Amino acid sequence: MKRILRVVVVLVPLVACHRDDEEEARHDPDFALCDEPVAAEAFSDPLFVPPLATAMMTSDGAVHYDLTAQQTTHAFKGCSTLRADTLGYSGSEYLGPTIRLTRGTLTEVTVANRLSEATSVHWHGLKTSANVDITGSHLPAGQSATVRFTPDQPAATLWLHPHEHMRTGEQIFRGLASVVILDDGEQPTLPHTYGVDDIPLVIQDRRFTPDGKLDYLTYDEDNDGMLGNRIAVNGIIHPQKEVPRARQIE
Ligand SMILES: [Cu+2]
Repeated sequence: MKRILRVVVVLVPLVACHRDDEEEARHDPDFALCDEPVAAEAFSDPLFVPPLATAMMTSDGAVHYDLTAQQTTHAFKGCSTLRADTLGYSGSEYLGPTIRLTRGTLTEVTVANRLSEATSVHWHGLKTSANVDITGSHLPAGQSATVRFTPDQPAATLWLHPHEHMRTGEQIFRGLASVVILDDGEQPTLPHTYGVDDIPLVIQDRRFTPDGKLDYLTYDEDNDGMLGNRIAVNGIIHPQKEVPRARQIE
């Protein structure tokens, strides 16, 4: 089962309100530069399409992926005029490469933690054993963990993200998440050329300071759950992409 546009993360839309007090305004989603009205013509920055993760073959026939969490910076563009401090996987400035799994194929993944704090990787939606489900549970900074598994479920669009106690929200907010595509060998009937007519869209609300830095609110700062003041798609605020015209014939 395939979809042309894979929508992986959909979070809450914008809320509009105005307050004068500066401290109140910091918590106001409708604040400053990053909340000026968006015109249709503003959507002109090229959509970023996460690359496919590089697969290697181990000596005993497993498909191997490396997944390295690191600190980096990223330009969300749009109202965000600076490079924000972000997190990413495997060289990505924000988010990570798309990992493509195949049902029935022995898979090996090494997670390396190059952050300054512990992290872990949860395979959201993948049916696995407990040690794989949260790979490298509480993996300290500078260490790595390797797991093996053989996916056995129908084709699906999934994602992976940290699941570190009390740090999950902020690590994801700052960029740690990757699309995971599971193929099951059935010939798709929809366009399926990755990055051309089969494009993952990671849609996230993100909160920015007036000068474009990421502004994460902890549970104590906003225990109703925080709202972003911009929507980013694959880490770009005003994305645009042309796709080939096609007709689906059953
Ligand atoms: Cu999850």
